[in-house]
Amino acid sequence: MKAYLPPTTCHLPPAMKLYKTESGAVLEDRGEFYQLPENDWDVLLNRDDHDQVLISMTRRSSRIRNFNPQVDALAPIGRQEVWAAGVTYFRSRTARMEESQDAGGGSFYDRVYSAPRPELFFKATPNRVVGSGQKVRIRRDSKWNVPEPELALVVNSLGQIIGYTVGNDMSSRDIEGENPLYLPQAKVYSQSCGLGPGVLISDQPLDASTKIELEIRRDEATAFRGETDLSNLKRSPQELVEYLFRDNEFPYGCFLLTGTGVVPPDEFTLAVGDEIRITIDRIGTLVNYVMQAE
Ligand code: DO4
Ligand code: MG
Repeated sequence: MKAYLPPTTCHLPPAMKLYKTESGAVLEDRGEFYQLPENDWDVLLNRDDHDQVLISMTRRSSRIRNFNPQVDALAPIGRQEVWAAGVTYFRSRTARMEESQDAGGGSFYDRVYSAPRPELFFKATPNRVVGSGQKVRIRRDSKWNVPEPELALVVNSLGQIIGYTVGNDMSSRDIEGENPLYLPQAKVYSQSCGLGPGVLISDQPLDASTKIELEIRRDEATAFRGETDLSNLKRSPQELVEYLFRDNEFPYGCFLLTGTGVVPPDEFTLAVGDEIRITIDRIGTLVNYVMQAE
């Protein structure tokens, strides 16, 4: 299959961000927001000339006042699939080994952490994704649930990283711990993935010191707080994308979550009404609320 559009590398100033809204795409450039004339999100994510086009588009665009990404932005996804990498941080390896001990799954996680081939799994179709300010779900048939705060790579149809967003890989720990073969059920269900609020457009690697923070708020207090940074990510984003694109085509590009380095203690589980706040330096804060399983 042919690539949807033939993108090449982009060279943008560091702070350009793209938001998807009800009325089209919005560009943030140095703290100002512009309504872009190009409304097709799949085309925008796959353009081959972000550096020229986004900048020239701002000249033809109307500036918007009072744009609030937390209120006005939709999940930054069109027709892309969402994939995820697992056990890319030591903390995730250890937590998974412990939760699956009784099922005899412990050594798989240890092995995949140091194997050349990473763990990559399918996470979500666009309809399973929610944006910032929206609700994520905990499964009715699960009693142990956590959010996973993850750097999400935005990858074009040629396998080039064109930007970054914040990802929430909602996970049912009791289901995946019961048997590693239940992983798809622990990971893929309605409203199981948060993305947003916007896409930081950059083809440059993020600094190793880039912090990923998770705060879970309950009854107006912090119920859990944790953080990591990209220096703890065992594999490079390029390596993960290279494996994902082996004999695999993504005509509209894709999102790839890069794994979690923050896992709450075993006695913690999400509750209905919790507010999940995931912040990544330079990219933004993804806020999700936990909804009642129906
Ligand atoms: O292997 C199970 C899932 C791992 C994962 O989602 C992560 O490490 O972030
Ligand atoms: Mg994960």
